[in-house]
Amino acid sequence: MKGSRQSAVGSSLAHDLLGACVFRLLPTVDCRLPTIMLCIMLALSPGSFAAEGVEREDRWAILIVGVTGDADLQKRYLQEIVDLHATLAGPLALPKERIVVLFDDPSKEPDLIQYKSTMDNLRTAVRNLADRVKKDDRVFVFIEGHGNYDGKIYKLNLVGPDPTAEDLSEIFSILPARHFIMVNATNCSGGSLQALSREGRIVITATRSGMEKNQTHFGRFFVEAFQNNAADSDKNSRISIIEAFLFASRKVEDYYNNEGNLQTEHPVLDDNGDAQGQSKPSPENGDGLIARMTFLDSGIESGKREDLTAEQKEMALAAQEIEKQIEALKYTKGKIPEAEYERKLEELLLKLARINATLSK
Ligand SMILES: [Ca+2]
Ligand SMILES: [Ca+2]
Repeated sequence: MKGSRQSAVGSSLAHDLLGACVFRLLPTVDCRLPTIMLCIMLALSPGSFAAEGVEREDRWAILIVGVTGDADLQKRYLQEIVDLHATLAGPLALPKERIVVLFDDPSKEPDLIQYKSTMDNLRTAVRNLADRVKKDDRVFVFIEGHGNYDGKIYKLNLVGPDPTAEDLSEIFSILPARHFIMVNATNCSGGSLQALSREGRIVITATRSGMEKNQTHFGRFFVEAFQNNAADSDKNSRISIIEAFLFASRKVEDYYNNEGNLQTEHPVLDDNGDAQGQSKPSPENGDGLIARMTFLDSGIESGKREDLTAEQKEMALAAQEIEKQIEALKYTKGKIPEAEYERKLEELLLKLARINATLSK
């Protein structure tokens, strides 16, 4: 991770505790502005570690693979879930006891799979989390396998009765978490968007509608996005949800091109709660803002949290908030007058630099 940071700036200033936010800003900051340059220098000063941050909220993951259908597909989906689990529990530092896995044949990987993927078990699994998940927590739901759509209703193929998208929405509604990232990677998954979309929630589907019925490939590319920081386009050593989505979408396109086949799945993302998914989320269509600011990682490198005092933790959190405001401001670039954009960016960078300067004392 450090290697990519260092190459991003190509400078010995890349200190262990360097604020990752600065790397996120570098490509878009107008370096002609002296004050902004000053801010960057301050924020780059050794000892700054705002973006390493600390976790105010807990993270949870629910990984669901429905009926796999045949032995080859079962093997493929199993590998996908094993890889995703390894990434979550490994580099993304999500405690194993907060990862729930449902699969059609738990005997294939008994150490990893807690439940056979039936609707009853899904209800039970979610109910078991309900008392532990808190309001400020982040819940990641990943659904793989097969879906179907009859023109009106999406259903996920589980062992036994198949839940509709409304059933899924209802099942997850008992979790009080405000931050949800739901990835439905099945065929026809676009048909589930209407029911799953909600304000503040990121919903990604492998297909843009319920009518794309062919087997999908989006899921494995989404998992790949987090492996070895593959999707880290801004080189800040973290994968935002938008980076993972765009990476996987590109991979899907390449896959069909290489196969010489017509692309039969068009992934979309909705994070403004209007149930309209976008293949290219942007300020113009209103999607992508939350996905830019959301990560599956904790925002802290392992071993750093213990080094922070309570006051430093609060300051680090404040710095993370400012980083979010900077991301939100960058999202509005081109929509507000340039002078206003630069003034606001300067203000935020100064605030961030002040916090970093205090933290590094
Ligand atoms: Ca990144
Ligand atoms: Ca939308």
